Amino acid sequence: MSKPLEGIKIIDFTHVQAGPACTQLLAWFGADVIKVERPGSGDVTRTQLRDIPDVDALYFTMLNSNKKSLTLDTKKPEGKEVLEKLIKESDVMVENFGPGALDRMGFPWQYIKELNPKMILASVKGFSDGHHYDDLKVYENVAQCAGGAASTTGFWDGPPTISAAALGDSNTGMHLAIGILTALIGRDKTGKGQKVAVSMQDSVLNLCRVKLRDQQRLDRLGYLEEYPQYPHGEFSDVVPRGGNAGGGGQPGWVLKCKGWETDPNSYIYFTIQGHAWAPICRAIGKPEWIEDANYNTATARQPHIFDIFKTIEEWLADKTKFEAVDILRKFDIPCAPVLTMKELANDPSLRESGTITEVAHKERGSYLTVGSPIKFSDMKPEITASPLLGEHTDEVLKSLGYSSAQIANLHQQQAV
Ligand code: CAO
Repeated sequence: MSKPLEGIKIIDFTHVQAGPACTQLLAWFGADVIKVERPGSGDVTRTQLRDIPDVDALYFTMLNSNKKSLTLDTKKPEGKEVLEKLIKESDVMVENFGPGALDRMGFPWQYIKELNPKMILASVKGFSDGHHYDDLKVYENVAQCAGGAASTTGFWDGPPTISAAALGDSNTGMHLAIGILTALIGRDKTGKGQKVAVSMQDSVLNLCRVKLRDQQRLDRLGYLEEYPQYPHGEFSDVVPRGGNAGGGGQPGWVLKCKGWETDPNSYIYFTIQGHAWAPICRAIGKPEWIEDANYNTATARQPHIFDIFKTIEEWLADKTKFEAVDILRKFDIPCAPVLTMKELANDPSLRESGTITEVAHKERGSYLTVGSPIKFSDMKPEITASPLLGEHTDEVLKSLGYSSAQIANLHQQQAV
């Protein structure tokens, strides 16, 4: 099956998570992604958090599938020469080094553009160019704090909290992938490449836009009616942490189910969607609440929303999270069990759709990874193993016109 990005050649000068997540996605969809790595060590995630000695860590394998690996010391003249050749015949170069690293290496955007005016250079940095923090190196949690996620996540009586979801890393990579595809379409029209830059702070903030909405509402009104602080608590002049509150137009909360005393994930998320009030009352055995003036509008319910959740928890006390959802779905109530990684890994629907997929790897045997969350009617991305360090060095050099003798010579010069 031909894939839409076949024929697009990408120099993958990325490491850790933000950049690799972007190029992995493009590789799934058919791009020829060549990961350029330092000889001897490669991407630091190859060795971070290893579960099997001397074998590429899952951190690496789960972010670098469907790619090739070329080892090259791009600080040495002969490595620079190979990189220049690659730039001349590639469409995209993606990098997420620390600020200024590419310039220090001798490859500023001006030079890349001279080598190949059709090149798209895609960069991830912690902060955008010209930002007063643009000299900072940034990892996931730093970005979550700088982008507004941490100050608005967690409980009001606890500290700012980090999400387990990679809002700073993979999310930024996804933004960059959209930027690259847009620049590729733009290039079809203009014949010219361009630089695409995405900062981790901006990408986190983009996902926190509803909190900026709330800041402006708070500035105007002095309260936010969908937060647990309303109406009994107090608001300061900044958006507070709302615990597990719904955050949109529908109140919601994480509710205990049967077995919560021993199972920390025996919970469901329950949403009180306004127009579903009557079905909710019927589902939880409180039909008298349907017409009760204390309950029959969102405004009437809000002052005792936690008493309502308590009543629902009493109803949930003899039901597992799965049993509860099976009942509530019949009443069209938006809800879901709180699922663990183990439950997700074994979920037959996720296996069937390819969202959880098993990949065969030369050295570690098979491992699970998250496949494409994007589904196409005419293409099912096949997830293949991540490359071993330097696995495709000779193949790539040959394709650039190097003879076997020149390749052997290069290996010698590049040896660490
Ligand atoms: N050959 C020779 N040198 C190479 C090379 C190669 N193939 N690949 C990389 N290098 C060099 C770079 O030139 C750079 O050297 P200098 O610092 O001497 O110029 C160095 O290796 C990499 O530097 P770095 O700053 O990128 O690496 P770090 O481990 O100190 O920092 C990180 C890591 C992630 C904090 C930093 O890269 C960064 O802030 N990146 C931008 C934001 C980002 O993407 N963060 C998310 C990472 S995922 O959590």
